[in-house]
Amino acid sequence: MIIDEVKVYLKAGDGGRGEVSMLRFSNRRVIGGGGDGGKGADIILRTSPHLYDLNKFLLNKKFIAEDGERGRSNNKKGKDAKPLIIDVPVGTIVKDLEGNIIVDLDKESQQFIICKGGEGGKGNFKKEYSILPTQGEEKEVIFDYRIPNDIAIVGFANVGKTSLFNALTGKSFKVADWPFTTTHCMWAPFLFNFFKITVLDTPAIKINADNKFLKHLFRTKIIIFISDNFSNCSEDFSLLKNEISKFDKQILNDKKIFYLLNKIDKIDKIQKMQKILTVSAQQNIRIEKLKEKIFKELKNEKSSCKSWK
Ligand SMILES: Nc1nc2c(ncn2[C@@H]2O[C@H](COP(=O)(O)OP(=O)(O)O)[C@@H](O)[C@H]2O)c(=O)[nH]1
Ligand SMILES: [Mg+2]
Repeated sequence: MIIDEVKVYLKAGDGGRGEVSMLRFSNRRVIGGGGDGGKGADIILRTSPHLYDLNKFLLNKKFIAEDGERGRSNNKKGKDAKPLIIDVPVGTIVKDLEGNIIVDLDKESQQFIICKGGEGGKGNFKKEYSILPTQGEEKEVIFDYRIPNDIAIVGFANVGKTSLFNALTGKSFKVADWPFTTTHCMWAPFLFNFFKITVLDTPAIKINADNKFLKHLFRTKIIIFISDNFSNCSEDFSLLKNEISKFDKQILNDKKIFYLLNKIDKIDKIQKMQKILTVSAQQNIRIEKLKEKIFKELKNEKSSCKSWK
């Protein structure tokens, strides 16, 4: 099960206090000698290619960074605190509690200062007064993970989404003859011509329901609409599109869509239909052809996208 949303509490370090002390000289001169306080630690979010969901935040939702060190006498500055780095999976959107996007961390090794540490206070060196430090920022934010993937398989219940996912990736996730066996998104890669292609299996789309998992289509390059409705698969496809548009009008804008009719092993003869690919996920019929088509499409896209190697 992929954990794709968590709320976390973040508190950057406060600045260290500036010291108040006196420096005495042999000629009886006395001046202020307190050193400045150190800077409080920032909290930095960093994307890691080794994380694939937000699971690690289930146990630890509270992050408090270190305060800066206090200044010392003889004008010694307190140490700055080291930043607290929190690794998140590539594809994490950070939002405030009202749902406004603060940052979209969609690139590898991307870093973002989410909470700034406080400035150290000023000691009274050569002065008669010191200045108080400032406090580190404090926030509650939502990490909203949207899985980056090449293909997403989308359809109504029992049409063979998971079977297709298994056929493409060589996995053996649960397939069953009753609706809503898949309750969460799952993803896995497969290799084709030495290219790694990632596939997302999704729960069934329900008409007029919340279909929250559709948020994972945001980062998908190809959406496969799958149906097992031999008499009118086009109707299924337009209903699916309609549900997705209801969830978000823009998701489909920049996506390549493949239309797939599954379970063709169940019938003797099939009419050739324009723009509709026919397969049997269970019997592995035309799966290699489908992989080839996917590969070609992604390769085309690759020429305009350097990150896809
Ligand atoms: N005959 C046939 N049955 C299939 C095919 N693909 C899936 N099924 C069956 O359809 C049912 C639902 O499959 P599943 O992959 O769980 O569908 P999902 O709910 O869309 O993920 C299972 O009983 C599968 O064995 C196929 O290509 N041919
Ligand atoms: Mg399924």
